[in-house]
Amino acid sequence: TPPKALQGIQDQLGSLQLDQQGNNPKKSYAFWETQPVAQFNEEAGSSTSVADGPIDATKTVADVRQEPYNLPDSFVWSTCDVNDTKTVEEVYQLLTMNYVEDDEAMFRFNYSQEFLQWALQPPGYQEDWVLGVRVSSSGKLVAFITGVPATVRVKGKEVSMVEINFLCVHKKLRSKRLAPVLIKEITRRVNLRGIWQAAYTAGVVLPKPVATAQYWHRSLNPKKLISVGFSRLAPRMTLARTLKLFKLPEEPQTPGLRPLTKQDVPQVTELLREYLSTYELAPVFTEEEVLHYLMPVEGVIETHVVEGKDGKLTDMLSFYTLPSTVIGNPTYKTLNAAFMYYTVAKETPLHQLMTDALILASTGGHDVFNALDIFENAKFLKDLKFGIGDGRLRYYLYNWRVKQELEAAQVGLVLL
Ligand code: MYA
Repeated sequence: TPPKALQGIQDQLGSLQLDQQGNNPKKSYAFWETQPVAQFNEEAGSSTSVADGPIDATKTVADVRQEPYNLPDSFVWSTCDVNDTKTVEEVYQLLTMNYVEDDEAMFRFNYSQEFLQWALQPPGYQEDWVLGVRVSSSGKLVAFITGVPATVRVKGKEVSMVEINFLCVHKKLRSKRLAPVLIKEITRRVNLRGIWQAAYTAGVVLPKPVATAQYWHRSLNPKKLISVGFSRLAPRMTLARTLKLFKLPEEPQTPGLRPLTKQDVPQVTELLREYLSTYELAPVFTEEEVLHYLMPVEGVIETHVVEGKDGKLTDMLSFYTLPSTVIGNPTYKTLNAAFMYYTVAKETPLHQLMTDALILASTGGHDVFNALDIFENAKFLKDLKFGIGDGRLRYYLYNWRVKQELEAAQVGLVLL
């Protein structure tokens, strides 16, 4: 029975308990009810007002408010340049101490500085979409939110969007309605560049998910996972039997598997675009974006391709590294997790390709491999000994209504 055994990152995604029907228990959303997002009380009727597509009236950049939103006294807006070593260290510290943790406060995401620099500077990134709030007197960074540009296809329509991530308010400033101000200010800055839609994910329930996904966890280092309380020994299992259960081959099994190089990018872009076109919610990557998001960066992102005899690339796998701080553990400071990113199994069986991903993640020092039940992942999760987590990750769109909620298996989008 893995469910409870593998809590952790799961809760960490901030799940809110749903009632039996899966309905949202929170009755009103003072902020979100004022925003152009699909609401819970909308009937999925046939009226044009609830058709798929933009929610707000069409605007132009000239309609956008010129002045930044007001912050409470003694706070100031601060654009954060993550190439500046001092600034990226400040962002890292804020997130390391205040970002997403599980309900029991055992684990907290620990994005590395290199990861932040990678995630926040894809092609077309805008400096002023890396937005901080500082205390005027001391300059201390106390809140943060980011956006990066992306083209996302939603049910056949390609939409120019931003992906919003890293929303964080310092623990001492929580519940003071600072998050809505951050969201409004990043919206204004994005609107000023003529972009009117956004995609984001969160563990919490907000109006209104376009899809709901579940995390699964594959133990790579069961002994450590048990020791830090991420998982438990299953009933009637000894540690020795558990180690044997999760043991993997020492090396990847697929002939022709090798790290992605720059020269592969045109072919990989084609492979990935073709594969992602089969999903209802998925990014549309340019070659430049593939180069940025998939080229290996030590300790951040790892991508391998399968090269056939004729030099043709037939498959690819990738995962990113996102450790969590183990809060208050005397032995272990961090839990090193790999997260499944984009994988295309065109000729190699998906099982085999994913087994190789597990082997690479394991030999690379990861303790656990996490994957959502999006893509075709349901086909391999159980067979490859992933255990289901006990929380959910919700996908949201801003200013874009999708009448019929998507199945997780229709989602082909991974947000970092
Ligand atoms: S998801 C990760 C979010 N971060 C964390 O979980 C880190 C730990 N927590 C915190 O730092 C704070 O608790 C946060 C809230 C900052 C989350 N997404 O200021 P408040 C609503 C959206 O008093 P605080 C990620 O990064 C809440 O329902 N809204 O609360 C994606 C309430 O509204 P309402 C959220 O706890 C972010 C209001 O905020 C979230 O001090 C996508 C309360 O504000 C959440 N995760 O701060 C952002 N959590 O009254 C949206 C709470 O209506 C982007 N709330 O219930 C939208 C698109 C914008 C761009 C559009 C361009 C066109």
